[in-house]
Amino acid sequence: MPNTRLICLSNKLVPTVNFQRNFKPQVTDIILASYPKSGTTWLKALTVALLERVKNRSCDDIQTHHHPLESDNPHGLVPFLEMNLYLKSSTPDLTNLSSSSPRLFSTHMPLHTLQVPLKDSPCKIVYICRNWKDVLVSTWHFTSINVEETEAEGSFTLELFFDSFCSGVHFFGPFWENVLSYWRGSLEDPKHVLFMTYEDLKAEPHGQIKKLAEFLDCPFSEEEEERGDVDKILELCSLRNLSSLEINKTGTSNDVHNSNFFRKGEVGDWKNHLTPEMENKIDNIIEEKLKGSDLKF
Ligand code: PAP
Repeated sequence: MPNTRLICLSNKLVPTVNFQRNFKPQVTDIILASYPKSGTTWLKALTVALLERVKNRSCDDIQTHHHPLESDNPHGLVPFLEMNLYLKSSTPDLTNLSSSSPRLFSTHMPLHTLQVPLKDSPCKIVYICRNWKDVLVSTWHFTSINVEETEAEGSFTLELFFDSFCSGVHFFGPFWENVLSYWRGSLEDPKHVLFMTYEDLKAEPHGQIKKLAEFLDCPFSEEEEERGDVDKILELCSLRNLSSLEINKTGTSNDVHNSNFFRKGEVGDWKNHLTPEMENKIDNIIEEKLKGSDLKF
């Protein structure tokens, strides 16, 4: 386990440094940020759909014309800075991304790792946060599926994940550090950092997607709202719809079967897996770590 962890960690360190040294932001860049298993795929799909409608200026296109979400998984459309672009090269060719302005990137890195290259840049960052207990359970399921049929099968127990999460041992650092970095960033600079939650998106999708569109400077017009375009985008990006698309049944992204990015998508699935003792321990850790931040789960 320590060796595996070191290898994975170094796989993130080098690209992160590459990014910090070489990334040249453009004013219209958008970065979608998250801790893994917090709703990244959903946020990517929603953002792609919001921007695509502006390009085509008609949401009818969603239904009658070919849509990028039909031919690629959201992870294929919005590359990770540290897991795709700067992993392959210290100076990746980003010209292809420029053809569709704004450029869309994603990251699991905490906000402070972005701040050097983004200093004085007006680019926008959207962060999606999710209840830590659901993140833990989702991560465990995802990892278990992806190690199936390998020699590591069976070694990723929920208890092991629980202990690692509680100790802050994770490839992208402790959950609370990641979340707090963006939470504080959103309070300090709300024009450039938007903090969203998976739970709010589930509870009031209309309000949240309109807020996202406004933040990205592509608000829904009255005409679009009357035409039901908000609903069309929500339906297009729903777990049910995305997971039923051929590309997400058969393709792969980042060496992962696309189908593995879609599971239950429920709020509170942790209740089916964590014991009351685990729940209590996690709640205490989170309360302690978030103390004084005004951020509540
Ligand atoms: P990633 O870090 O590997 O990109 P991410 O997309 O952040 O994963 O999170 C995956 C979770 O989002 C899964 O949750 P679950 O394990 O609790 O089910 C997945 O089901 C859920 N998810 C994926 N797409 C959607 C969607 N369109 N709407 C709602 N939830 C989704």
